Amino acid sequence: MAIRLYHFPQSGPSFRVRIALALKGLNYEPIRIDLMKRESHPEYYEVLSPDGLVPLLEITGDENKEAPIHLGQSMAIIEFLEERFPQQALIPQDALHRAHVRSLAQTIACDLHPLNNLRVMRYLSRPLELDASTRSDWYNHWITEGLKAYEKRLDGLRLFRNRQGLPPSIYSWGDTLGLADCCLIPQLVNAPRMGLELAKLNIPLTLGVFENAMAHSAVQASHPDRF
Ligand SMILES: N[C@@H](CCC(=O)N[C@@H](CS)C(=O)NCC(=O)O)C(=O)O
Repeated sequence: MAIRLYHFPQSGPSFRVRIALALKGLNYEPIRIDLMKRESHPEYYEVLSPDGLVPLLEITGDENKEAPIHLGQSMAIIEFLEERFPQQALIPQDALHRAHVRSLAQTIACDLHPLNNLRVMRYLSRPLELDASTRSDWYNHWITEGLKAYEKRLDGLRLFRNRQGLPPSIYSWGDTLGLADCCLIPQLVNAPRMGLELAKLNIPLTLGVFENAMAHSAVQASHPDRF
């Protein structure tokens, strides 16, 4: 079996999938799609990824399937990896705990990232002609809203775990990195890009998770600087 990941190093959703692959100990070949030169996307990529977005996962020779499979959308890719390669679970077993982890993940993947992704930022620039400072206000506003919501959820989960007699979390949920962390960490790594100072946001639980996660070898191996 061979796995390829079509990605762009700084893309948050690509980084999410790289962390998931690393946590599961799956080797893959990274194929760089340069989002800064969209017009020069290789033609084959437009065929594999109809929306032209990254990441895209390709698996060849899995479970006797002859043709390679291609999957888009980082959350669908991670859920597929979780089901197909259950080692190092990214989502807990208990139904309520699973829902909590997914709601953390979706705070980033559904509410925050879509407002700040590259094509939205490009559209604000052209044709809307918002200047750099207004674009940066937009970016920082939505990232602040999203991270504050994440912090409130973490605080609620801290109390929930306490009531359940569960130990305090080291990462977003429990003592292993999981789906929520796959979404959170890239967003925090990318946040200062527009001059946002995370230390001023008053999100101590979120920054504690960040610090712990950044020391993890799977996160280090997946960091944009490594590609
Ligand atoms: N919901 C998608 C979002 C993917 C996405 O927005 N990717 C961005 C990079 S972060 C992209 O490929 N943008 C292409 C462009 O803006 O030209 C996912 O989770 O995979």
